[in-house]
Amino acid sequence: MLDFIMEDEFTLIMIKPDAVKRGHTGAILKRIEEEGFRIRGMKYVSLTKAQAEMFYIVHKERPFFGELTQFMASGFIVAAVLERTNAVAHWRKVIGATDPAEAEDGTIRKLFAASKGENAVHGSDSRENAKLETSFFFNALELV
Ligand code: IDP
Ligand code: MG
Repeated sequence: MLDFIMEDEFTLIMIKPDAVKRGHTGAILKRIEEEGFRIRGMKYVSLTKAQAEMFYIVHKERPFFGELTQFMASGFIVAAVLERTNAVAHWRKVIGATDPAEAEDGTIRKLFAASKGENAVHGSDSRENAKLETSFFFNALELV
């Protein structure tokens, strides 16, 4: 299942609780369209702490794991599968560095993120993780 998500054409993104709470969802979705992404699946959800821990399991030994998973469970998020040429790398470029203080002008994190932890958006960092993260949120029926 989800084997069609094999090429560099797909990535999994989230609009994180801070950006949803501050009313930046529309602006970020507009940017997604302006950057030439096609939305292949999208949902508005809230994660429990346990679900956030599952999503970010690769970071479980990091000092910020508790803070991160608490934050990700603190409000609604938008999760979406985006399609575009070179999707993973392009989205990482559009969102900017993890810490908004280090993000380039015009990037989503520079525009909308408050801090390194509460940094507005997520983007898969590889094709393999895009696939794993997509299967965390979506089944085949939920992707167009
Ligand atoms: P990324 O989201 O840019 O790929 P990662 O290093 O994969 O960054 O970290 C995952 C998420 O963990 C970040 O987006 C951010 O929300 C949070 N995070 C990373 N480093 C820190 C930190 O030093 N303090 C608090 N939260 C952090
Ligand atoms: Mg990452």
